[in-house]
Amino acid sequence: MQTLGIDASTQGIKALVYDTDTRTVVTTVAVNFGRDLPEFNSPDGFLPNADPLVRRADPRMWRAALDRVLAKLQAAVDTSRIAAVGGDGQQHGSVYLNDRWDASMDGDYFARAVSPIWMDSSTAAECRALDARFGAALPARTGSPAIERFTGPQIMKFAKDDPAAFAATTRIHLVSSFLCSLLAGEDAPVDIGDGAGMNLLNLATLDWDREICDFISPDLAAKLPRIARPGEKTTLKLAPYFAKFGLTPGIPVVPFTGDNPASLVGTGADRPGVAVVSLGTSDVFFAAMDRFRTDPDGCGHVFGNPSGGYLSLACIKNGSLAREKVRALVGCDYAFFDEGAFAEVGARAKDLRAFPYFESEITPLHPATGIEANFDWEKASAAEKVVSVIRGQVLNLFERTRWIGAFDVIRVTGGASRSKGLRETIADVFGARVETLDVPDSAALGGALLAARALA
Ligand code: XUL
Repeated sequence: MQTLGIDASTQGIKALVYDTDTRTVVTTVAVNFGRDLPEFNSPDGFLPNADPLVRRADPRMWRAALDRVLAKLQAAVDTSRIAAVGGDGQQHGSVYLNDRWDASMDGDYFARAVSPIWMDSSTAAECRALDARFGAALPARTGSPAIERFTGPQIMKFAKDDPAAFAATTRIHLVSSFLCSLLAGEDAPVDIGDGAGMNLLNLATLDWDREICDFISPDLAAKLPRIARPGEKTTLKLAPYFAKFGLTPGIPVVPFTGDNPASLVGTGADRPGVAVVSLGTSDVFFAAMDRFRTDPDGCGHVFGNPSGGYLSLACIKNGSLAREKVRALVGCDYAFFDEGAFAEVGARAKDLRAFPYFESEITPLHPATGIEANFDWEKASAAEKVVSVIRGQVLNLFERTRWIGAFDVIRVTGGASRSKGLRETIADVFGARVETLDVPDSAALGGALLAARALA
């Protein structure tokens, strides 16, 4: 049997077909928002904004990209063999829909033209209000203190800034549940992996926390989708629209999760013991948790694990986009950036540390100011610049994840896991064996594996 996993990340969308009998990936196709959908004016997957704290995307871009990636898939494989669909979306992003919302692929149903995404840090005031009202109860109940990019504070800001549009909003979806709804042609539930990134999900009851929802707005709870319980049998089925791509209407669609929880499943790390470092637009460290505990420093998070229990996570905003900017600044190719620079610097790497603050950083909080180095950046060689930035990123990741525990094995995934220098720096800083995965698209694979479980 074959299943389909769809991964809607920050910069693009992928469709991966998995064969459950041979346990292999049949094919992966991808659409890049910037390159393939230039009409949405989002070179990096979001709308340019002069304010570095504001990061929003056009939700119609995600819908158009779903169409585009499925057309590509049909050209690559026999899509009629696909027996179930799963997937994931970048976490925290939210889509605001009005009473015309019918989960169709062409409806005019957006109550808000833009969707704040995980890179948005414009909700400091709302976070302060939530922390002042709930204090330590917020991380104890939802797994995190109030976090700028999380959906609850984002909704609170929207309700305050545009009360009329908020009143016209009848449904708020996450990127994941929005795309899943389109595939199913009906409102899809939110899963506990992605739902926990909202500051609204009570991880003890696995339901919306009414007190927190009501504090944000007395009208909020009615606008939220249902929560899917882990292990719940899905009733969602693929909508007739998707027959145009050769897919079979009526096959099961499983609720989508967040990209990190999907990656946890795709890397086979959904049981405690192994940590994963996902090197994408954001650098994310995550691991299945043996017991619920929160980050005493308030930077890390606890989400639901799609396989049951919890997952711990720390997310560094300045990941691959920052590495790309440093590579452009130094003016070198990948061979030098990923390997050559490390050979040149050798053991001196241990003394070098720089952090690339191109986006306002979230772990820990830091406004955007450029590169902060522990040496004279201007006088440094190209190799020293490259190595120090990689080391700075990995050291920050290490320091911000001590609360999760120590791990002997770290699995690396994501585009930048191709870099030997980055992998060796992770091994050195964490004192762990680093394993690279054969499948770079671990989130899409996780979606396909979750779909396969629904068939089992
Ligand atoms: C996790 C986070 C990012 C996004 C985009 O909390 O904000 O990793 O999921 O990948």
